[in-house]
Amino acid sequence: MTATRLFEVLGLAKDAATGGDLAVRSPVDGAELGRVRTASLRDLDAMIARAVTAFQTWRTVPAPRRGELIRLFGEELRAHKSELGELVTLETGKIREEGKGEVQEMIDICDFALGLSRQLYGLTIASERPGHRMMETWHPLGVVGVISAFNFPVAVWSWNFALAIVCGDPVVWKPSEKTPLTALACQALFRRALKKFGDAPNGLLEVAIGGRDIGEMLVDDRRVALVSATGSTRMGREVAPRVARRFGKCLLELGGNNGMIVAPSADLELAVRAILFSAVGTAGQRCTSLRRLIVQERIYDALLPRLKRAYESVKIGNPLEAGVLVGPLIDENSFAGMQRALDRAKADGGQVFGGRRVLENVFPNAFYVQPAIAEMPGQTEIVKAETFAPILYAMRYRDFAEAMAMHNDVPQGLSSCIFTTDVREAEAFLAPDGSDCGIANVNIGPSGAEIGGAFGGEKETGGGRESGSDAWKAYMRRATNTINYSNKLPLAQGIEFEPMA
Ligand code: UN1
Repeated sequence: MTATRLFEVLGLAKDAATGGDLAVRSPVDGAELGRVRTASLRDLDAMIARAVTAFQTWRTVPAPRRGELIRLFGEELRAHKSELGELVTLETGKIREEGKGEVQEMIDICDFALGLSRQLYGLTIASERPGHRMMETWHPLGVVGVISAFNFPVAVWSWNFALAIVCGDPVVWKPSEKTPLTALACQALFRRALKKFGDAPNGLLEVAIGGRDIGEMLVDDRRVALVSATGSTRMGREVAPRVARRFGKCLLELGGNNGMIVAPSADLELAVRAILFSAVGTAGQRCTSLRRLIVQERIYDALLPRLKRAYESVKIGNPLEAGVLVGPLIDENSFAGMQRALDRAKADGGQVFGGRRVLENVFPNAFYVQPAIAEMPGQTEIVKAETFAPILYAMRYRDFAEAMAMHNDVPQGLSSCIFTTDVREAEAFLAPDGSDCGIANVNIGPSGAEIGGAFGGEKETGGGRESGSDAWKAYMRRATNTINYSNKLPLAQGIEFEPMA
């Protein structure tokens, strides 16, 4: 379908993607997909004000009723999975299957959030005082500012949005400037859900398209209770102290540098398939992409040739075409960054396989590359940096302790995995002195996490947790309540406080 037709099906207003000041180009062929209007600071101010007003009423709507709105939104997503998925493909360059997968992830989080809307449980706590009861209540937090990245333009936003809405919080969303169209499409689908829902307040979802100034205002505005930001570590380093300065809350999903240890007992067939999906899938542009392969030296020479053969068999090309597994990089900058990293790897003594630009003649304004494997003599500085492109650094290890030390010796801590059939190694990898990442897997790759678990990581990844498990708690405030149902007033800690008779 053409972009215009997709906009129509997804319910975007006729002029939503024309006549604006920001041109949106498709990484597929560099062609202009549309022109959207960016928000001014005054626009954003009005959006936040609307969200604040919406919060006043939305927080008192029973949570299961709030869940109903997310159920309706999930229905819209189900009905438009392939069209929204296709728009994701056009705007990000990820293959059709992955575009649809991204929408499925949205549907899944809507289901999860719907169930959650009846499970925002607090604890009942034993009081030390007679005739007293203690409990915790979870209340809506306030306006949530979501800053999202180009690579998962809608799924990661939806993790935040679905939870925020059932938790009672309106959302002001600043999508990546590279992917505003999918954001507008989500807003249009949400409008349809709102219409079916009936009596929701205005301002539950505001979309502010713009650059740095918009991001900064969202970060600095005291009316925004939680800033949930996905992007580079550099961005997080700026956002976190600014939000902290006003005692706002922050949820950060920053860079990853995800590793896989391949042990001697590993099922190599499985390992090769896992490596391929996690290292070359989404053209290496997932925060969970596999970037470091740490292989036991005895099996290194068996694994690498197999892996290279698999790399050679991967079809690179137009992500809309069937059979293609690797689409383009997002833009020229990204391509230049990849080439710089490969040059550095070579300078460090690395042997580079692949990595060249392809299809230049067919798509002179798009950046398709062969995924690269860089065989490194050790974990040099470039290996420790996250380059958002399909580069897999391969290294050898001798014993498990060495592998574990190498694995953890990077600044980032998002996702990780081990391929082994040795139960001791598997458990050691998951132990307190094993992987230091927020996600640690056995016999599956580091990417493609399900929504049911908490998603996020440690160290320079920022410490945030989104999506499943009890990540919802970040979107609510906790009140501790003590109720005295006796006719006495005993004090805690046994304190006596009576005036002398
Ligand atoms: C991201 O790249 O920012 O685990 C998110 C995964 C996806 C989400 C990635 N479910 O790879």
